[in-house]
Amino acid sequence: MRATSTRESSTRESSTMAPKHIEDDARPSSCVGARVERGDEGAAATTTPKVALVLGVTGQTGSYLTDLLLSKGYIVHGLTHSTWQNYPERLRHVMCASSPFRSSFVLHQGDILEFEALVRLFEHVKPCEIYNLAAQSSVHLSFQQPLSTVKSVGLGVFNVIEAIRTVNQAIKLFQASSSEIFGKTKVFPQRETTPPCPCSPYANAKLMAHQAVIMHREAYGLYAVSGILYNHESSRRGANFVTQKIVTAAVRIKHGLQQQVELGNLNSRRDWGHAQDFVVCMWKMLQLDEPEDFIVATGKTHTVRQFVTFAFKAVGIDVEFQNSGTEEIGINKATGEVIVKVDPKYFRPDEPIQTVGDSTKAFELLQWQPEIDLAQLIEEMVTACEWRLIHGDKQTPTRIRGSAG
Ligand code: G4F
Repeated sequence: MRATSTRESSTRESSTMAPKHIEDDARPSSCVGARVERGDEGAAATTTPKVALVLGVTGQTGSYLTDLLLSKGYIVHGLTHSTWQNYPERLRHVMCASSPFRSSFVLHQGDILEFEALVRLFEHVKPCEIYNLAAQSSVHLSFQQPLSTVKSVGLGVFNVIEAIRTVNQAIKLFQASSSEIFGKTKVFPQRETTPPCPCSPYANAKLMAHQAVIMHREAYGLYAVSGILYNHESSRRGANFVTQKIVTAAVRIKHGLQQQVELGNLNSRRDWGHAQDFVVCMWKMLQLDEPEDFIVATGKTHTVRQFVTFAFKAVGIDVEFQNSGTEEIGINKATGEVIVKVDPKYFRPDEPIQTVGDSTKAFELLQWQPEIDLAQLIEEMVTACEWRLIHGDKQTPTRIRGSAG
């Protein structure tokens, strides 16, 4: 991808939601982006890249989505709540000086709960697609911080939708909904039509956001859709989620840097996919003519205990589980050492026993299906963790799928 010289010469490492701070060069004048000149064997062709805005861009999923959109020729603006020094780790490969995408990406800092600032941001960025991934994402934390969770997860989407209605009703919105909305359901696998039954503050807030998208779509004819996302993991997953916690512990125990890992509910079953697969589905959802909600899942479910077994196996350690309940332990079969223990502090007051989604609709209407299986996911996470151990706590080198960069 090649940008105009104006954009190439600009520095796009940081800006804020306040328009006075937004660099205003080559600003697109409509829903589409600035004009870009491309050389094609001597014949100049002109294309007009689309402009996307990713809310929550510095999270795991936001960073993969950014990679995907950039590889498709989009100009990508991202909003993050966090402060950063040079640039956020998960976007280092996009924002560093050697990145071919540096001039096509703009990072803004702000909060989706600031309505006026959100409106100003939308007015300046003029996106044709907005992806709302911005919210507190820990189910466990939502029990300790229910009100702030409901605000960021539930009210945040009202702000985003109202800002779209204020600025340009033609903007397409993707909302990250969650399998957590199905909570205590007894329906397996869950489909788009499965009745919700949330059982955490996080899940209640996600359901509120989910219903808000449907309501605004039906009331105002907006192109607003929810992807009901099942657990999606990767080497970029935050350390507080169970997959990263287990993989990191397995690698550290292998290298003698840690003795054991304490976990909560080992019986819980989750449908774990790869975030890089899921962002493809999210993008496809905004390319349809008519807005539709979709389940985004692998259709396969495993217990936390199984994930532990697979992750330790991937680093060459065979684990054998003994006892049950809070007395359950995982033994290193080769040494007899206890390497997994249960600590009730990681239990939640309530949670879905099993999540498993049926993505048939996504397969039929979007031709989407996941490409990375659980074994490949774990292998990638282990490799990245080993790399971080050797090179310090830095994100692993990233190659954007589908790009020459
Ligand atoms: O990795 P988790 O914390 O993810 P959880 O709660 O399923 O939520 C994730 O997926 C949802 C669906 O996409 C998202 F909406 C949400 O934002 C988030 O991305 O926990 C997975 C399972 C749970 O059943 C939990 O009880 O692992 C169990 N678990 C057992 N021990 C643990 C632990 N979870 C964590 N985080 N830490 C433990 O020590």
